[in-house]
Amino acid sequence: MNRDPEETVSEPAWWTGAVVYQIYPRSFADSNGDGIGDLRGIISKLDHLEELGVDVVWLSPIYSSPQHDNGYDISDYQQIDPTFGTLEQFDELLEGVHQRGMKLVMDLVVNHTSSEHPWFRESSSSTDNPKRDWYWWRDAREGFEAGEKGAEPTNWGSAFSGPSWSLDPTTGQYYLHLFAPEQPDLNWENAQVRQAVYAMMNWWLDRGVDGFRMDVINFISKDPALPDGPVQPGKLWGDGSQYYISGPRIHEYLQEMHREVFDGREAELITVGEMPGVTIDEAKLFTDPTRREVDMVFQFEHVGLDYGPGGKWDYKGLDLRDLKTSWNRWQKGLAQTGWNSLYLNNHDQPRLVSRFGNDGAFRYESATLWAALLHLHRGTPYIYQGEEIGMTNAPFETVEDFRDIESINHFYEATGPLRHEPEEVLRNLRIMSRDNARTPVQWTPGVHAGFTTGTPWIGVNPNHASINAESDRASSRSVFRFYQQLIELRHKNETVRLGNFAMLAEDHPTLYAFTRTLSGSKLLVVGNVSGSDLALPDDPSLKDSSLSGSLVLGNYDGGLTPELRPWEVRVLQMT
Ligand code: TEU
Ligand code: CA
Repeated sequence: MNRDPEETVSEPAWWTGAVVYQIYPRSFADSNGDGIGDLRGIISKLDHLEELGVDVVWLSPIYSSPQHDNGYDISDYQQIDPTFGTLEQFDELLEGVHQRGMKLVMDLVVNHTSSEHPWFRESSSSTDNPKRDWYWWRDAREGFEAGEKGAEPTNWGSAFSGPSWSLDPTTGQYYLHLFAPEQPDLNWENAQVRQAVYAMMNWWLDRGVDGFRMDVINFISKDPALPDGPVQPGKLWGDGSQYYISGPRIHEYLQEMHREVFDGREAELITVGEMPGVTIDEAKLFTDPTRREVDMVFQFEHVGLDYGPGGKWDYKGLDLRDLKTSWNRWQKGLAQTGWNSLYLNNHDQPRLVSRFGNDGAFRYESATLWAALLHLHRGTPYIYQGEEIGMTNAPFETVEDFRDIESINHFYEATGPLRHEPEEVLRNLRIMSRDNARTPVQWTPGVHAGFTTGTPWIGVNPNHASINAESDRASSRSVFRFYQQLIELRHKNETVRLGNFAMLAEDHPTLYAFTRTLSGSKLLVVGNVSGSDLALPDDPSLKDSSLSGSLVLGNYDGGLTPELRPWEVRVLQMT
């Protein structure tokens, strides 16, 4: 939690009782028929968000961008990309959000810029350009000629396949890009870079924005020695992550950012750092309010539990016990100091109900089960567009159906130099590709799901005929209405917001059960994470309780049966 050190511990920060909704503008709603979502499209759906009851809206990037990584490659931080609209339309959107009592958070992507950003254009123009040191430039590895195989300064692989260094023929030096070549990493060692970023952040806050989601913000400090990383079996490049995840100066940078940008106005704001690879001990430091760094972090442990030894594209499925152990550690780890974010969906993850639930016969039950399990943990929940109506993964047929740079690059690297079978690679892509989260939001059963009157930039899921906001709202088993109730519960029930968390039956393979307690009030949450009936263990804290408490929220009608039905969740007020 983020409290002024001088302030008494009386009032927890407002975002401990808030729910955040993430919009991926490209796929949310298209207002002008070009097949791409835009700001006016978002404005037209603000009532949907207000009715849902969310407190904060987080926009994935809408800045000027060549769109190599759908906007996470920014060429002007203070301009709206014409694809999405104009600064005036942004101000109209911001006004609309504020009028409805909600806050607006922007996506801050400052580990890297676009290679078309003027900063990089200047930096790459000559070795003695004043901005040369704004990025990571190095000569070819000692003993190699520039352009020669193996000449990259380190052996690090990019997150989007291939090396993380590209040769610039103009100057004969290599530049670092942890992601695509079109996303050169900024050199945060350079104070001029940091000051330019802070000035931009202040410009947005002065415009009325209420905070930032900070993209891979724990990557901005690298080990300046840039050592090689280990090459894992089956990989073409080294893993440099130990040399850039939560690097040597990361806390110094974030505390400087807090001083230069947030000090004096942090009480009204919300900041969340996206931190792949962050540990609980590091997260305690990042989110300890007395350290004045960030309010909360997105950690990645739980979204890597179904990875096999080969990583993301080596899917092994989830063992619920691994998830319970992981979430229990994070709940305990940040119980006294700091704060958790709670998410299972975003624009980088496959759809929850397909990944961890049953997106067929038990779609409603499993979508609402996972929603309740997530939202009733201690932390700030994040809802990703379409999650609130139980949208599912999409049936991608061939590599041509994908749009995501990470997925497409993986396909060609895997079927090319790594010589994997195309059908096997496609099978894993269909399960884990980020494009599963990026198909257009399904508003209606009509043409293109009411997303656009034009040709959508990516295929609309054919199941929109039955899975869409309009049909869901009209259904007696509405995922949207269940999310409304969860959000209302967080707003009204201090035990949900702040209660102590205690995991139960951690070793049970399909039961997910825990309590939340606060000054005498006790909630019990029991969930059957399976497609079969589940007899609760004889443990008195479970079996009796699951029948004796008063049902606050559940996803089945017909009273409390002795067994939990398939994908059933019960939230029970015990005392
Ligand atoms: O994601 C960083 C990140 O860790 C993910 O790309 C993750 O590595 C991958 O999706 C899992 O395989 C952030 C943004 O959320 C993502 O959309 C961007 O592509 C990336 O940074 C670069 O800006
Ligand atoms: Ca549009």
